[in-house]
Order: sequence, then C-alpha cells, then structure tokens
Amino acid sequence: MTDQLTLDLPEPVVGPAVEPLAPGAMVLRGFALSHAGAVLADVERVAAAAPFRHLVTPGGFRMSVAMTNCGTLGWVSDTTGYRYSELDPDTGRRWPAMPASLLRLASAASERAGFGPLRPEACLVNRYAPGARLTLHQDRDELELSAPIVSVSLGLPAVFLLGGLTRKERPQPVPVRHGDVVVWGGPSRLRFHGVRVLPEGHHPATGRCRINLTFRTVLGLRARS
Ligand code: MD3
Ligand code: FE
Repeated sequence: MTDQLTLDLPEPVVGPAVEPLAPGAMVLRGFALSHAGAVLADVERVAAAAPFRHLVTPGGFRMSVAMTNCGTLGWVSDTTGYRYSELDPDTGRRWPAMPASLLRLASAASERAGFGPLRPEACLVNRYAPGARLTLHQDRDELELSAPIVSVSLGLPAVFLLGGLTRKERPQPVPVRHGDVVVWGGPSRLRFHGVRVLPEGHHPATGRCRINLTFRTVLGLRARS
C-alpha cells in the first residue's frame, strides 16, 4: 500500500540530479538540455569564424577529434607542443568572443556543482565523428588549477574514461549523453581522462557527430589583479 503510494508520487522538481563521480567530480544530468539549441547555434557561429581543424600532437599525430575555440584564449597543439594562444594559428586572428550565454551556462553549472561562479578565458570545442576518440591525458596547460573545468556534451552519446592521478589507475567508464554537464575540480582536477571511440550513430540535434565544450580558467587571478 505504502509502496503503491510512493510509486504514484511525482518526482520532486529540484533541478537536475548531481551524480557524484569522485571527490570534486560530478555529472549534472541534462543540465544543458533546455539550452542545447542555443548552444549549438553559438557553436555554428564560432566555427564560421574559426573553422574546426584537426590539430597535430607534439609527437606528430593528427588528432581524430576536430577542434576550435572561443574566448580570449584558445588551446592549440602542434609539433612544438601544447599551449594556450590569443590567436588562431589558422586565421592569424583572435578567437571569436565567448558568447555570454555560454559563459552563463558554464558558471551556473560550476555553482550547481558547489564551486563558485566561473570566469573561464577559454572554451575548447571538440567535434567527434564516429571513430574519433581522445586518449588518456591530463588537462594541465592551465596555470589556474583551483578553478574547475566544466564540460558540456551535445549530440551522439559517448563514454568518458575517468582515471586517477596516475596512469596506473584503471579508468572508470562514465556514459554521457546530449545535454549532460560534467564538472571536475578540487582533488579531481588533475585526473587522467579520455573519451572512448565514438560509435556510429545519428542524433537529431547534431547529425552524425558529438560536440563537447570544455570551459577552462587558464590564468585566473593572475590576469585580474
Ligand atoms: C578531467 N575533452 O578536451 S572532458 C579535452 O569529451 C577533453 O571532449 C572531453 O578531455 C571531451 O581535454 C571532455 C572529459 C573529462 C572527464 C573526466 C575528467 C575530463 C576530466 C576528470 C578529471 C579531469
Ligand atoms: Fe581533457
């Protein structure tokens, strides 16, 4: 009887659930869902000014993921190394400005996850076609490690691999879908992570691809005192 009543109760409306992954790391399921159309329109405008390209790693390998950036800094890679740059090496111009709506989304996610508001200088936009993947790595080209990184997943589903602070730890698979937001900071900020090979598929919002945006605070207070 009590069970029947409980089953009939509506879900409480308290916003998306916070799914803990590890200390400082969590998934906000569907957090970006109501903004997905606007975010994808912003991505199209960014890509019109700074086209997606396949960067080359310092080891000389072409990345399977296509990338572009918006914000005052963009993450780039070539045979000389990884770095943040004010200029797009492909166009010689500054990266397109970070749309205010993207900033608000990233900052709201950071606050929802229990971190303060966010002022990221860089938004790296990754585009995965089926077959693309990101091998296990750390995000450590940023000087400001006290701010979390916020990641927004759109389009085809994928599997994140969440590793430890060393390569030895076996990564845990974390499925992410259209509209999911992952926040990682604090003790998880320097965990190894990657993305499994994207399976074939079609998504109504993006077609045959997955888009991921990562918001990065690079200089933090160093640029603001
Ligand atoms: C970091 N991109 O661009 S973050 C990257 O789906 C990158 O394209 C991912 O990693 C992508 O550098 C989004 C995935 C992720 C997951 C868990 C982490 C990064 C993490 C845990 C700790 C630190
Ligand atoms: Fe990364």
